[in-house]
Amino acid sequence: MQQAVFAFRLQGSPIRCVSFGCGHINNTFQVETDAGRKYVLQEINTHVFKKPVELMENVTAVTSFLRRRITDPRGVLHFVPACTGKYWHQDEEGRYWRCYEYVSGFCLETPETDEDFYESAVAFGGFQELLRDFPAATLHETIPEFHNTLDRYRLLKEAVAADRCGRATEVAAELDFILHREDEAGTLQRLRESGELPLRVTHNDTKLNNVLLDEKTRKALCVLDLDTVMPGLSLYDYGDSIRFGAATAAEDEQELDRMELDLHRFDVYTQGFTASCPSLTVLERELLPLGAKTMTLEVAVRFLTDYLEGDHYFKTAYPHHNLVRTRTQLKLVGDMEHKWSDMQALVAAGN
Ligand code: GN1
Ligand code: MG
Repeated sequence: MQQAVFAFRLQGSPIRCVSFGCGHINNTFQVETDAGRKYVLQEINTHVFKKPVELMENVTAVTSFLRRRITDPRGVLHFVPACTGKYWHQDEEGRYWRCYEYVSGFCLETPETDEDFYESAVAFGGFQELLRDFPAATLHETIPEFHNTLDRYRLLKEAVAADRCGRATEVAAELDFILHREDEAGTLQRLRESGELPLRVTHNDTKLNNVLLDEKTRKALCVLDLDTVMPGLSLYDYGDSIRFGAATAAEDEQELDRMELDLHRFDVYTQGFTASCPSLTVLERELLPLGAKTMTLEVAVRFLTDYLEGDHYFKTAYPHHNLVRTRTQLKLVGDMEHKWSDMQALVAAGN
C-alpha cells in the first residue's frame, strides 16, 4: 500500500494512510499529505472485478459525463491519475490501485431521519436520470450477469450440487424458501430480455452507505462506489436501496425478529426516487414493490451461494456471517410478502 501511494500524482507527500470505509469488496484507505490534502486510495478486488482496466474506463467515462452536468465540484468523484497518466496503478505483486480526491462528508449505515433516506433516493434517482443520455453501449460489463436473478439461482444450484464445504444439509430450509420463489424472482430478467422494461445506465449497488451526505446540511452530495455502473434496470437501483435502507435492522442482524420492512421508510424512498427520476415508465413504477423483493431475494441467493462455496466473495467477520446475512434477508422477503398489498397501495397512491 505504501508503494501504491507514491504511484499517484498527489499534491504534497503522503504522511498518513489509514484503513477507511466498510465496503464488502475493495480494500480502502484514506491518505493525507503534508500539503493538507486528503485522498482515498483503493485496491481493486480483482477476484470480483476481473478486468480492472475496463472498470476504470467505465468509472472515468461516467464521472467525466456527470461532471459536465453537475455544477457542484463535490457532486462527482475526481479520480487522480497515476504518474503514468493512467487512472490506475499496477504494483509489483500485480495488484491494481486507484485513487480519488477525498470529499468531506459522511455515509450512513441506517437512515437517522426520513430526510436522510429521502436524500439518498434523490441521489440515486437523479444519478439514473442524469445518465439517461449516456451512451450505454460504450460501457463494459464489469461483472457479467450481475443482477440476472435467474443466473444467480443457477449458480446457487451449482454450489448446492458441488457442496464443497459440506454445508448444504444445514441450509435446507433456506434453500426451500428460495427455490419456492424462483419463478417470481425471474420476472424482471424476463421483462428485461423481452424489452418491456427499458435498459438504462444504472448504479447497481445502491446501499445507503454508497451516498455521501454533507455534514452541515445533510443533503446528498455525491454517489460513491461506481464499480458496478453498467446497463441495467431502474428497479435494481430502487430495489437494492429499499432492501438496505427501508429495513428495520442491519443486513446481517442476528436477531431475526428485529428485521422487518419499514413501510413508512418505503414510502419516503419511493417518493424521492420517483420525483427525481421522472422518466420512469408506467410499468417501471408499477413494479417497484417487485424490484424491492427481487433484489432482497437475489442478495440472499448470493450470500447463500458464497456460504456454500466457502466465503470467497463477500468479506466476512465470523464463520457463519454469510448464513446470518442470508437468513436476515429472507426474513425481510417474508415480511415484504406480509405487507405486499400495503406496498402496492403506497406505490399506486404516488403514481
Ligand atoms: C457488496 O461493495 P459493497 O459492500 O458496497 C456487493 C453488492 C451487495 C452488497 C451487500 C460488487 O457491496 O452487490 O449488494 O455487498 N458488491 C459487489 O452488502 O458484489
Ligand atoms: Mg460500497
